[in-house]
Amino acid sequence: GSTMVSMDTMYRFHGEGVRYKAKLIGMDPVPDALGEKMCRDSMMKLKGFEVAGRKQGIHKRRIWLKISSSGLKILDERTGAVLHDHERSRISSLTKDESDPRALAYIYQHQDNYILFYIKTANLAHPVFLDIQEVCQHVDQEISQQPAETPT
Ligand code: I3P
Repeated sequence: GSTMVSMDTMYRFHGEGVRYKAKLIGMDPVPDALGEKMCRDSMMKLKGFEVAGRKQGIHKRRIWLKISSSGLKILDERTGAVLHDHERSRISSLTKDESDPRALAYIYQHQDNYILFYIKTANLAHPVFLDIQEVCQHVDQEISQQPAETPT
């Protein structure tokens, strides 16, 4: 049942969690936490920058995407330096790229700002998408699973 899934998830994402090789396509400030069209437009814009950059010989930054029960971390692939630390409760609008099976995006809320992170995975984005979804869903689950008032 769901309890087993939940326990398995907790184990898998415990501590350092799982890590995927990826590249950072780009980051884009967006006006809101949610919005399908907003995400698609932002991704399209960043993809345009990527294409323009490639023509100038600019490579995307190589990263490790770490997914753990606390959230996501983006590390520089070479140095291991943590570039971004994203608490799962501030992640929204996880989006698959319909035009690229190796890309996904999500929005991170930083203070009053929302930033879309667009990531290209080394392999298919789908399993990475599922992992992020799993980790972020737990926020809702934990909220909805708060025990009802304990009888005294
Ligand atoms: C590269 C090729 C790769 C791409 C890489 C490009 O161009 O398109 O697929 O990596 O991007 O430079 P070329 O074939 O001309 O060498 P991704 O598939 O991971 O995007 P990068 O330079 O930004 O790493």
